[in-house]
Amino acid sequence: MLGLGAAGLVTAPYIQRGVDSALGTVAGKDPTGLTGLLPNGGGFRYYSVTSSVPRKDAGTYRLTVDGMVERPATYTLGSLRRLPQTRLVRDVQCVTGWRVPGTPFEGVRLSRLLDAAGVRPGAGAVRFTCFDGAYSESLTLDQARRADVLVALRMQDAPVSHNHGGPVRLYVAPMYFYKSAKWLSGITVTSDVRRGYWEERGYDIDAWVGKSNGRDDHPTV
Ligand SMILES: Nc1nc2c(c(=O)[nH]1)N[C@H]1C(S)=C(S)[C@@H](COP(=O)(O)O)O[C@H]1N2
Ligand SMILES: [Mo]
Repeated sequence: MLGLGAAGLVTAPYIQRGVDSALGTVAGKDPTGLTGLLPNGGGFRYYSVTSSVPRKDAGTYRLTVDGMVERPATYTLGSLRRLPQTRLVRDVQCVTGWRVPGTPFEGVRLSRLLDAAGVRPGAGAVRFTCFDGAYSESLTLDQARRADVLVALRMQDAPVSHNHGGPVRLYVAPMYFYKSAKWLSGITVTSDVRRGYWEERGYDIDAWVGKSNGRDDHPTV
């Protein structure tokens, strides 16, 4: 749908086994040929706008918090794990129509990291960057401070896997899944919202499920 940036979406051939024919897919691709299905992914599809993404682990992963803050910080996976964790169970909804009900995510509230950094007056938004080197997202500061926005270390009650954006991805529960940036590496406090990768290509900046991207209800697909 929307016909957005088709050339930019790349499949990962090695995860294209385990085709779910119930979803009408052929050879692990959706009808537009853009995505791969994750085996045992419980309905999740693999999305990446780059053909390969470096792997990071507890030794190499870093998350920086900078921009309009009093105390810029760099977190390791260990330091994130030592902070209080919040677990949420919500439906995941991709704007292209697929949906995975009741998926647990667990991690550190983004608001906690923002409070620790000390957001400076005049700031109005938060920008997210990824170690795939290409994807980005943004939220307004009010959205970013919601209790249902996590810097997620766990998904489906296991560490976030590489293909799902591990070791750390963003999880924005009330919005379409494109807001949940995978392979999260940077959180930058800014004055204004900047368009993310898909928003440059037509998606709504405010991505409330059911109330954006031309929808006034939950899609049932
Ligand atoms: N870095 C990065 N994050 C991303 C994307 C991406 O291509 N790159 N795709 C987004 C979209 S459109 C969706 S639906 C979900 C897919 O997450 P999954 O691969 O874990 O199913 O990740 C979101 N976050
Ligand atoms: Mo998506």
